[in-house]
Amino acid sequence: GTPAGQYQPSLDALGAQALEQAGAKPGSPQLSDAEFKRANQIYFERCAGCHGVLRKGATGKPLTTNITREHGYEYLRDFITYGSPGGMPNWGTSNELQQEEIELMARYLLNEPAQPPEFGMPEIRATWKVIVPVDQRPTKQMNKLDLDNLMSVTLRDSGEIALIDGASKQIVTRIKTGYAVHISRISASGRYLYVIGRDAKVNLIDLWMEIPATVAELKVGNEARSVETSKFKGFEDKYAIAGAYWPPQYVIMDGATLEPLKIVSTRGMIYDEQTYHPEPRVASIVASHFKPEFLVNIKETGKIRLVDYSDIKNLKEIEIEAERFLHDGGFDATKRYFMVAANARNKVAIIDMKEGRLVKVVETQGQTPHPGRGANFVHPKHGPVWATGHLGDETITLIGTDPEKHPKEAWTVVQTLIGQGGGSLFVKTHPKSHYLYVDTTLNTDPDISSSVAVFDIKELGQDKPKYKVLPIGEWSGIKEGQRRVVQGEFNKDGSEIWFSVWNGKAQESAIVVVDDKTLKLKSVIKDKSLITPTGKFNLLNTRDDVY
Ligand code: DHE
Repeated sequence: GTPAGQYQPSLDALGAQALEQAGAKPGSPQLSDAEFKRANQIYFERCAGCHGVLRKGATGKPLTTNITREHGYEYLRDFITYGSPGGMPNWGTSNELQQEEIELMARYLLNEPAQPPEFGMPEIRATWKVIVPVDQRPTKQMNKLDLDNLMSVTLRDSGEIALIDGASKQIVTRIKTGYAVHISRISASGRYLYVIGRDAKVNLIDLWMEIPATVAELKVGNEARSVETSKFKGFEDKYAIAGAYWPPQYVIMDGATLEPLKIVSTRGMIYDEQTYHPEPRVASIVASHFKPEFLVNIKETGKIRLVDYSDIKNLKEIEIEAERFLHDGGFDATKRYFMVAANARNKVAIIDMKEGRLVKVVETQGQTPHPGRGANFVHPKHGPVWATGHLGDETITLIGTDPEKHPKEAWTVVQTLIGQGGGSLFVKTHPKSHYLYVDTTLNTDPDISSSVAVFDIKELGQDKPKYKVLPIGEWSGIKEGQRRVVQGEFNKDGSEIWFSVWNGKAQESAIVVVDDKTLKLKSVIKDKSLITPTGKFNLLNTRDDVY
């Protein structure tokens, strides 16, 4: 299939709800109830992640009826079939969608979008389950696991996570979660693991149990991507927060039970135009190490909210005007500054967590920055920098992050590296490593999407720094599929980097472990149960924001 075929939004998330066919306008093709339901399902599975539930556009173009009707049926049908170099997948020629489904979608898009249901406190509370109450949980760690060296691995298409021991590479356990878990985050004490599914289900996992298991769960909406936990001194493990795509809102929960405490809608005005947006989705969330605050990125309105959780009854928020289409990001090495990609604007917004203000919005000079959490290292010429790759081209942008000792370089692009190609999702390094790893997961060339470029940081002072290619897909020994390599993640001591080899659901996948000193293959983790591993989260690095 196409890259985008796997890079797609939530499955049954919204479609399962009883959605009414919105009042069809004269002249728009009629769909039967069954057709409308089916088209809705396809839309939420394939299209909504980029175009938005209400089709207002974000990473993908807007698809409101004033636009779709102007283009007309044939145009829509052909565009869906063949895609575009701008990033629209070729759903037809890749066989991801059948001819008849494409025709259905073209007709569907000529009709008004369905308004999915809201998900307020009654709905959220109805999903809340405490499976093991706090007073029945262990009072100390009951297993012998090295928790800091555990890897929480997303098994995307089986709706599970796997906990893998960093030393033995053994799967400790698998835990059922929401549909297509997106990320894992770990509480400040290192005891509680929070994971969130695309269907907005949060699982709280107690790592102190003899065999770690879910102790509470909750759905914060119909579709979501982000979860985080309070990290400031005095608030360790106290709160969790999850951000939803639909409805556009964030939810603060009790850290030990997931009891929902407060819902805050993110609907409102776009930061610059000051016009109303009905669907400003919550993208990444981070917890400040400087204050009792969560930083919440709101995609479509381009606003960043610093949410003070010290008194959630009298909630104080700082609202920062940043840039539209905020997506993913991470801290600099000091954790004082947070860098977030405004991806469809080719920019990175920088926030000072200490002073609670926007420092600058920097143009990356590449197409569609996608850093994951980014990569921090000391450049031989320019001092401390933070790196991001790009979805739309082969560039890797290095931005200076040290205003004290390198004021000239700070918050400017100090260097642009040329990698293997576009389709990069994640860059990675570690304080103990002198390598910068760049994946190219969504590149259409199978040789490029199944390998990783590695830059030697010590050589970045040279004119056109070269990179080595690690053939991770080949190293996995897997012979079938596109073997997309995704998201390098370091182990606890920074001696190994783990990559997922991500194949289709019915195909073999693996995790390939590389020795960071020698850049040689160290081991391959394979198991029948390792279905579509994507994200991997070392618990220490995730908790302490080491990347
Ligand atoms: Fe992700 C992080 C949203 C597709 C794997 N992804 C994130 C974050 C957001 C997001 C908002 C940041 C969370 C945070 O830090 O709080 N992702 C989206 C989408 O909207 C998008 C583009 C399309 C969709 O409909 O979901 C999308 N993401 C994907 C994939 O297809 C990936 C490659 C495979 C998968 O598992 O679905 C994928 N996303 C990841 C991973 C992270 C992530 C592994 C965490 C990276 C990290 O190092 O923290």
